[in-house]
Amino acid sequence: MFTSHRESFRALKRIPNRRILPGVLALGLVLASAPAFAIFSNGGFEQNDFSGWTVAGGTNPGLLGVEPFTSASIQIAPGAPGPSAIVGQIADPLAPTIVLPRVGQLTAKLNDENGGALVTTLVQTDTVTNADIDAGDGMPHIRFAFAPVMDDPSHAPNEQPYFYVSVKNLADNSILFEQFAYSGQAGVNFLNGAGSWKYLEFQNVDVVLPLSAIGQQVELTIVAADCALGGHGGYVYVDGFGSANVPPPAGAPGIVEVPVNKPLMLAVLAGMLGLFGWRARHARA
Ligand SMILES: [Ca+2]
Ligand SMILES: [Ca+2]
Repeated sequence: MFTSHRESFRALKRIPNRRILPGVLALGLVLASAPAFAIFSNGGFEQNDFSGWTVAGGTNPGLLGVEPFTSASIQIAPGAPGPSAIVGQIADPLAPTIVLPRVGQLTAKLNDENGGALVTTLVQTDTVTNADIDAGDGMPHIRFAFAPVMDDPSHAPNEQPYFYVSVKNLADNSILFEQFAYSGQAGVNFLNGAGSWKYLEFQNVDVVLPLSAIGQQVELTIVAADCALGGHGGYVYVDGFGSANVPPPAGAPGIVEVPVNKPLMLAVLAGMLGLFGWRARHARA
C-alpha cells in the first residue's frame, strides 16, 4: 500500500510542467491519505454486503452467571441467526443523534429493533501485515467504530439486550480489546433514545498491536443480542474496520486507544476508560 503510494507520487513528480504542480501535489496528498483498509476485507461494508465476513447467530437464552459479565458469559443457542443489514444515509429515530453512514457510504447494522431473543454475530479473521503499520508510531493498528442501540426493559441483568465487541490474537488467544455491556448497565454512559431505548454515539476504537503481531492472525467478533425473554430488541452499528484512522464523525469523537502488552499503559487506560464509564479488560480467553 505504502509502496504503491510512493511509486505513484514519484511518477507524478517526473511531470515537468510547473503550472500543473499544485494540482499534482493535491493529487499526491489525496493518494497519500487514501484509507489503507489493509487488514480486513470489506471492512467498511462498501461492497454493500457482508463479503469477507461470517454472519451467524442463534437465540439468546440469557447470560451465564452473575456480573461482571465477560465473553465467557455469552451463550448462543442453536437457531436461525438474528437479522443483519447494510444501511446508508438513514435517520435512526430510536437513537436520534447517531449520524449514518459512519464511514464512506455504507455501515453495517447487526440485529434489529424487534424482539425474538435473537443473536447476530459478525466475525472476520485476517493476518496482520507490514501494511498495517501506522507511520506515526511504527506500530500495527486495528481501528473501527461501533455504536450500540438497545431497548432497556429493566429485566434482570442477564436477560437484558447486550452487545459485545472483541479483537483476539489467535496465535496465543489473548484478547487485545473487548467491550461488553447490557442495556442500561450501571457505569456505562448510555444516552436516552426514544421511549425506553438506550444508545451510545459511535465509539472510535484504536487497538495498538505489538510488532510481534506481524504475520499473526487476529479475529474480530461482534455480538448483538435481543433480550432473553423475547419482547425487546437491540442492535449495533459497526464500520471502518482496518488499520487506517477512522475519520472523525459529525459529532464529538470518543477515541479509545488500547495499547497491548504494556501493563502500566493498560492501567492508565483503565483509568481513562473509567471516565467514560467503561470496563477495560486484558483477559486471557
Ligand atoms: Ca462504511
Ligand atoms: Ca432483534
